[in-house]
Amino acid sequence: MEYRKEILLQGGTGGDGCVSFRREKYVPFGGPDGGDGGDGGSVIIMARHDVSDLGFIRRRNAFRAGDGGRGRGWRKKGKRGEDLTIVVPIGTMVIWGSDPGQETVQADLSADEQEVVVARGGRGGPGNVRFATAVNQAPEVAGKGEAGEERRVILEVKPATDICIIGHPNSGKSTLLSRITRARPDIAAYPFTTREPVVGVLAGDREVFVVAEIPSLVEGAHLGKGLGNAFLRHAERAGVLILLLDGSSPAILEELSQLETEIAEYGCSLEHKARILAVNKLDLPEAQEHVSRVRPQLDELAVPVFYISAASGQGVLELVDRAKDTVEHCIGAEQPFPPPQIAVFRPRPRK
Ligand SMILES: Nc1nc2c(ncn2[C@@H]2O[C@H](COP(=O)(O)OP(=O)(O)OP(=O)(O)O)[C@@H](O)[C@H]2O)c(=O)[nH]1
Ligand SMILES: [Mg+2]
Repeated sequence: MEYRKEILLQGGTGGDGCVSFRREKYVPFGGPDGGDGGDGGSVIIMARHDVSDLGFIRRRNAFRAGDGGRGRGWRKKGKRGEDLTIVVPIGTMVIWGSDPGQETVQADLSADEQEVVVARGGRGGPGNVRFATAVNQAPEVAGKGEAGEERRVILEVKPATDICIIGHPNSGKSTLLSRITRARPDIAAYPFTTREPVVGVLAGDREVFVVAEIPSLVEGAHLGKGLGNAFLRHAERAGVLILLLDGSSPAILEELSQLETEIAEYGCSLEHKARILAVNKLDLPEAQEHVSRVRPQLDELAVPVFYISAASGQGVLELVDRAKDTVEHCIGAEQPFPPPQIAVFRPRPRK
């Protein structure tokens, strides 16, 4: 998946103005009638909900909108150049300038069909009609079309996610996502079934929430283990992280601390985000047994903990309600949550 790309954009050149004189029977001294050139088209970047990464523009680094047509006689204006629209995912930032340190975010496309004009087309040149004066009634000149704007921009996608489900392989992330949304990710009893982020939508009372399941994190993901940690990009804008733990694993606490380490190692202040713990597979007797052992420690943590079965649905509604509430609370809040106090289980980094 491609999330950052630098491209060169150019608006179309305006069409040249036309030099022409009206020549008609019975109309002596018809005068100039050369029309203006058409304006060049502009390059527009538009966010679309049905685009998930920059793969669309993978093979090209430069884009140019259409040129304006020349003006013609009879005062006809040249055709306007065609605009070029580049579609990108919702959550794409459009950044001007490629010199490190000099970059400025020009637009943050956060809604469906939101767009920004990045390189305007040049204006068409005036036709000779416009040069006529009392002194020079038959001008032989017309203006040239202007060149379009040229701009180097960086597109960077920070996916718009409200709720991000994070967990170890086989913890049941896909099962949970398919229970709470209409997304249908593959579910299987082997690790790394999900290799790309999967997104679903959850209806709330007033708004919808975007839920993303990202591929499993394992210990050392930030060092490239497993599928790596790049998918945590989907968590950067999330209002809440659901850390999904496999209740049937004998090492629930260790897995939690590994997830926390990976989140902290990713950077981007992810460790300050609100999170909810969900211990899954409570329909299995062995999970109930493991959980009864670690429950006192889990309940001590300063984060909400839910005990669920994504397969049977037990406890899932409560979890989802809590997640929605958390997201709603952090919208608009500047510093939504204090860093949670769950450093207890964080192991020392390995060499
Ligand atoms: N008994 C039980 N099994 C579950 C539950 N949730 C998931 N599973 C099973 O656990 C296995 C893994 O489930 P997935 O939903 O694919 O897990 P995942 O976390 O998406 O796994 P990856 O995509 O491979 O990382 C599947 O065989 C599921 O049927 C649950 O609540 N109870
Ligand atoms: Mg999965």
